[in-house]
Amino acid sequence: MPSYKLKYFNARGRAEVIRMVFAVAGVPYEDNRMEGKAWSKDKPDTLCKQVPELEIDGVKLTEGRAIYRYIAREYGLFGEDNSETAKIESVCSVIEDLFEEIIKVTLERDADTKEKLRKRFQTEVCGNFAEKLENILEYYNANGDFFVGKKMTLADIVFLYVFHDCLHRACGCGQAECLTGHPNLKKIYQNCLKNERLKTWLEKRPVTEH
Ligand SMILES: N[C@@H](CCC(=O)N[C@@H](CS)C(=O)NCC(=O)O)C(=O)O
Repeated sequence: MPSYKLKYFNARGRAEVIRMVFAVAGVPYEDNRMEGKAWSKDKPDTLCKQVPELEIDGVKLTEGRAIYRYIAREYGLFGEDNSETAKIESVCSVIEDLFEEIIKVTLERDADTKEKLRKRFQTEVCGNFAEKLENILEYYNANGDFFVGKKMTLADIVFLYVFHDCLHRACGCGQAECLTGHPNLKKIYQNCLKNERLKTWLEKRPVTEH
């Protein structure tokens, strides 16, 4: 097995899906969580002057989404064939758009603007995205346990990350409360949490603010 070194901050942020994919795959890696000083020192050596960055046997791979796709593909979490992979990509892409909407709210510094963004998120954005995901699920895998196929894939992991760790912070609701009116999505959420390796990771991972 290659040696993997993940470089990021002591936060979930754009590295957490990578960590979750490693956890589900049962693959060991170095989880390097830099503090500010270490980052100033390391930054010039990174490819894009940004993290996450993953070293695979010493070779650098940059961009969080490229990294988690690569690891998912390596360890059988990216579909059984090209058609499944394309469907997984569709789900990931929708959720990645939602993640960017969340970031807009959480990173906003001006209190009034933040409140406006949060309201819009609560009344429009969240429901729109849940509906898109419901439609996709109904079309790809009605009554299925996961978004695509019969087992958990990257699509479910990305979904779990955003709905478990991120959404409530932008919406101001309770964790996974946005899924209340969406039983099919909630079922996927609960099925992901039944995965022993993922469950163990969620329990043991460092507690961080973001
Ligand atoms: N498109 C990149 C964005 C990476 C990014 O924005 N990284 C931030 C942390 S979330 C960063 O490295 N910030 C430190 C800096 O720019 O000095 C990805 O998704 O990996």
